[in-house]
Amino acid sequence: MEKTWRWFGKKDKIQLDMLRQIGVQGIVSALHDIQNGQVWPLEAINEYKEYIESHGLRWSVVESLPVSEAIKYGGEDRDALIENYIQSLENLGKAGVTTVCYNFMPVLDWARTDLYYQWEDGASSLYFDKAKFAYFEIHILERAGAEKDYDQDILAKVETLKNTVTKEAEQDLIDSVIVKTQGFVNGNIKEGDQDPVAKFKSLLALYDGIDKDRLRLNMKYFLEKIMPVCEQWNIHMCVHPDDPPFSLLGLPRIVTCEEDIDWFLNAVDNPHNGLTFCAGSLSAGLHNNVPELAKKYASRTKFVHLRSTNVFENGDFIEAMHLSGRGQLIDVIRVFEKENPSLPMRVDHGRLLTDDADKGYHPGYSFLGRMLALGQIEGVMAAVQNGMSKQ
Ligand code: DNO
Repeated sequence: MEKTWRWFGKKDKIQLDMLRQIGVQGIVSALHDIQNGQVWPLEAINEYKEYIESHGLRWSVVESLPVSEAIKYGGEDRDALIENYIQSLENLGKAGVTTVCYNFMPVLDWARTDLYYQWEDGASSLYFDKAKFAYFEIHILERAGAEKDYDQDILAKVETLKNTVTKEAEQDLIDSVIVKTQGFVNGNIKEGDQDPVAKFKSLLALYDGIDKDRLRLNMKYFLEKIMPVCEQWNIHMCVHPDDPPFSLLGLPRIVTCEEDIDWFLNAVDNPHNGLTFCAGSLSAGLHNNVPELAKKYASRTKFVHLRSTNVFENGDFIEAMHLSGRGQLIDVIRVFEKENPSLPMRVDHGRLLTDDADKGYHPGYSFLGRMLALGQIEGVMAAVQNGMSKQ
């Protein structure tokens, strides 16, 4: 697979030269300064692409071309927003950047409660604490009926939290769930926004009455509209699985498991409608066997995210070291190296190591932690390739 790296543009503290030096071949990025819903101009795409190429790398994948909320919930302006999306795709096609990752998750792009969960060795990683998330919904958002989504054990923990939580810890939880994990990938809520909780509640309200079937139909509608431009420019759309792969905040989730993936691939059965195989997101659902899914969907996969998690009995999950945990990445790599070896692959997330800590990286996107993971993954890829060449 092609070794790619998610880079956040010229403001990223990690330089392209450094990436080249550690063996990265391609860049995964987006025009982060353009507001969600606006057209990506051809000149800006070309300028960005040339900048990447001037460092001996290629712009392998767009992650993400965000899908506006109104397209997802089916608002009045969805057709105009889809037109803009098509125009951006056409411009990307003209520039020759033809793998496009997106997601169809309502409101929240991905969910974590702890951005610096401490490991014994002093490093940290991202963590999802189910009881803290329940506290967030029940006592911070005050979402009607949220209690019904949790069992007695979790509700008991929520009560304890309610009696012990400090103002700072509460603020930290808000920052983790809806600010620091969101602004840099989606733009619904950014750092510095006034009253993010109120803003978040009004975004949630847009989905009143939108159930799983309706969200699926809206995804189908969107995909059908964009397929012609994808065919014309040979663009591969690849949807990112929902992270985590289960329902949150009473919102429907539609890319969580085998049945979901079958559904959207069959609903618009076109080779340009594909999947981002995010081993990490899928691994956080106990219902998913990650290598089996890789085998089944290798031919419709257009981009691979390598990451792993461990899921605990209480429903929490932690981002694991890349070669351990439920992601079973050695097996996943074996599948893709055999079935679809030209795919772009990026190491997803990494632990935050001591020398990463003061750099201000986005959550999950450390340098040393990701570099270590890339080294591990590269070693596995080399061993797998070597084994295949001897068969
Ligand atoms: C988080 C990422 C996601 C992903 C988008 C794709 O680290 O995996 O934000 O980029 O969901 O659209």
